[in-house]
Amino acid sequence: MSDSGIQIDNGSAIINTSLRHDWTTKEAQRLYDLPFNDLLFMAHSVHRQNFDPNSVQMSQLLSIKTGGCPEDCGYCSQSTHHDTGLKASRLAEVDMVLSEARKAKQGGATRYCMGAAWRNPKERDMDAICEMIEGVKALGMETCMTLGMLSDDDMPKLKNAGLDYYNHNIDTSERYYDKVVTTRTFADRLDTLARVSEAGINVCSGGIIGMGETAQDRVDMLLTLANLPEHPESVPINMLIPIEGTPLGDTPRIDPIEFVRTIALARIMMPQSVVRLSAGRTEMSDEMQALCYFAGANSVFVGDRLLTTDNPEEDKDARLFAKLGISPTALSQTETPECGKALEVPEDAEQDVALSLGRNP
Ligand code: SAM
Ligand code: DTB
Ligand code: SF4
Repeated sequence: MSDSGIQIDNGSAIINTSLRHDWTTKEAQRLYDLPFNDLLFMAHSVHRQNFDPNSVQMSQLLSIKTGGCPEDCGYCSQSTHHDTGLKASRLAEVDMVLSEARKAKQGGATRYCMGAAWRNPKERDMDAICEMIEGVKALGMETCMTLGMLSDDDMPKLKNAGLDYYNHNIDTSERYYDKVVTTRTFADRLDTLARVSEAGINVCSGGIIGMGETAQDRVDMLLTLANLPEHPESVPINMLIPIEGTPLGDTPRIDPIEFVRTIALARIMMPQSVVRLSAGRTEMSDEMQALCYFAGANSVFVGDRLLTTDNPEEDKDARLFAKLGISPTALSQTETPECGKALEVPEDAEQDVALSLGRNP
């Protein structure tokens, strides 16, 4: 057994399914650098061990407060530091949000994710935010918010309103962070994640691939997430959407194979987390997305808009899912009392599982 807990030989992968929080850079980098077929086989074996491989969860996004953000994230259309031509708006009306959520539910989304272009929410906005959470919950959907940094005061309000997930990405490695954002630190991001976790709200945290970072940055970003006290329940992996007028507007597109390797590594190091193939799908071929699902991605954003950019249209996604034999994950399949995990494996269970090629145990 290798020190990653996974051994591969001709036709079978031996996997130690215990959840680890002590990954080293060396072993993560070794996995990332494996021959592509070995990496994919390993990731897919881990995926099958923990999830239905033909089921993908569908979330939908809405920008509830667009633009005018004081942070300087180099990738973002919504920062006041960049001239992107985006018109800023005020916080959306609760009724409008609920009517959009209803449409998202009809389209098959089981989770509604609401995003605000804030450094942090203001006290005066919290009542409306909580009404949105309560209203979306009442529709029978899971709720997710992304509002920037949170204070201790915000936590009980969000939790009591029924918030299921909080999205707060670390975006890249600690090393590369200040090349992308200077108005906050990597440690600020981790502080908010710790608050969310302590409040008993599921953590949604991932990053962006293709911002000019190195493979080592991608590995280190995943290492930070995998070595948190609990793995984030949801790990969104975005491919940079280059926005004209931002410092990253001219960044060349990431090699798709590097992107798939990142998904595979996330699946291996965080075996029970839901990995979301997030922004950037309009620029991905069917084949690239199929490889991502094989490597362990099992969630997407549906609906033809993300926050300020386009997402594949409903019929395009439906055609691809049909071609691949993928079905949407029903809410009942993701719900557990505490979090969105599909299969309970005790943290310390030392289960060595032998998987043979083509045999689904
Ligand atoms: N203001 C909040 C924050 O920064 O946490 C919430 C909204 S912010 C737009 C949410 C996430 O979207 C970012 O952390 C980033 O990972 C992703 N994102 C933003 N712009 C993107 C882009 N152009 N391409 C890919 N992902 C992007
Ligand atoms: C995440 O990781 N990706 C989503 C969600 N969390 C909030 C946002 C993607 C934004 C893409 C660029 C835009 O539409 O402005
Ligand atoms: Fe603001 Fe979030 Fe955009 Fe950064 S990513 S500029 S914090 S909206």
